[in-house]
Amino acid sequence: MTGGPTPTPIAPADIAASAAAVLRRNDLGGWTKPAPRLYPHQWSWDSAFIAIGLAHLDTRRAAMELRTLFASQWATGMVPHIVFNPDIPLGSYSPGPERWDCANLAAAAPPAPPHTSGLCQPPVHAIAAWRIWEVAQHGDDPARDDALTFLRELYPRFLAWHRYLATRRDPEGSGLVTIFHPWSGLDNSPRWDPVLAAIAVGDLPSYTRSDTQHVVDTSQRPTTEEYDRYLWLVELLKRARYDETVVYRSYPFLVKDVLFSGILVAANEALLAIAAEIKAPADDRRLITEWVERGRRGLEGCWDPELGLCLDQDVRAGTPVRDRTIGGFAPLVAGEMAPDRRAALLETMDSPAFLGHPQLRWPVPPSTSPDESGFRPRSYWRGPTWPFLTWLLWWSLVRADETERAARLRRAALDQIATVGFAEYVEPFTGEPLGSADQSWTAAVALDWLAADGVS
Ligand code: 9WN
Repeated sequence: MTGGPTPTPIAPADIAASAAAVLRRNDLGGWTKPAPRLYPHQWSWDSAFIAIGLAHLDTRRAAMELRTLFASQWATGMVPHIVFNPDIPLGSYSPGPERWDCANLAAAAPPAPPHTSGLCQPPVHAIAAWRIWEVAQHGDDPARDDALTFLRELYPRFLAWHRYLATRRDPEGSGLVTIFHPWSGLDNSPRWDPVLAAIAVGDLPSYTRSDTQHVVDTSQRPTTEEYDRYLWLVELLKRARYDETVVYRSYPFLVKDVLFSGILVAANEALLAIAAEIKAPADDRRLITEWVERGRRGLEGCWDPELGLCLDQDVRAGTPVRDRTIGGFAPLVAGEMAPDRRAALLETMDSPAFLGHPQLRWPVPPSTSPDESGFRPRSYWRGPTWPFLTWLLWWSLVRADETERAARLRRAALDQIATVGFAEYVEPFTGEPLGSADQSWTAAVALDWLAADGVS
């Protein structure tokens, strides 16, 4: 048990080998746990980022990471945010499969085991699949053939996943994905505070947290009040038997998540590239193109000119959530902005509210702007920097041909990793590593950054 990982500096030349060793140690066969002890199951978007890193070690193993995850896809197309490891004792992570009870309650859940959770995380998977394909182009013929087989096999699953998000999670046809729970990526972000504040916790069955047994400095993790609300929302989802139509009618936490939606746009572009490669029907391609356009229009409608960021929308209250967080850069992730919008967003990125903040140890994006009242430099999504999200912004800058900015971000991110190791998240001012050590997706994005340089 630790209060936070000890900084373990790595010589720049050793980062690739150390990152590969982290992924090897966290490898449980066909999939990778996000962290050695804190997260012992398979997580959806972790696996996508992990596959991006694994691609540089072994494209077949990278493909396997996504195959394993998608084997637990629900009949609706939803990819659950956790696939529970049947080999570890109940109580190793909470809430565990018995609390979610999806196989019993949800008509669409796959046969168990493995059991799954009843939520989902951002759809980075098609982006990862495309990265695997790109890397396989530098391999031998059998590796390329296998990668093509993988794309053909997973394409219908990706399409069903994106269709799920475009329909059941967007019945309004707004282009924006509705999340049902803070466990949709950025758990305790201040983005959800006003929505959670309006929720009264009812008769909540007792629970024991496992996270605070691994991270003993509880200031780094969500509070008890937050956890009560998280667990209460799970109870409400269970009452709705995880049926989106019922959830939409009566449930208190419905948020149009701009970062999730921006990632979906980028993932739909990756899916279009995959569709072209495997010669998918023209109708599919038209549909995916429509999703891309609708997504960008939806994000455009969430722009806040005063903050120079894109804002989440509280569906029940009908109001935007006016917080400056990393989620506000969603249009950059989605790509293809009007020149003035792009200039405004980059100005926000460079400003003291983000990368230009004078106290930052490295110019990498804090999860919440230090200028926000909800900013907490040690608390999970309320301030710390998360290397995999730095990667997402870097990747988006590369796509936007912002070569110089991208190079600066990559240099700072690799310097951070060389100084503190593969921490889950990092205190933005002091550079203290927080959460878990040897976090898989941190190692994975390091490999991708190094490959971009031809170093690995
Ligand atoms: C709940 C695994 C996951 C990430 C999430 C991150 C955290 C879980 C938790 O860990 O969430 O899903 O127990 O806090 O917020 O983004 O996928 O790394």
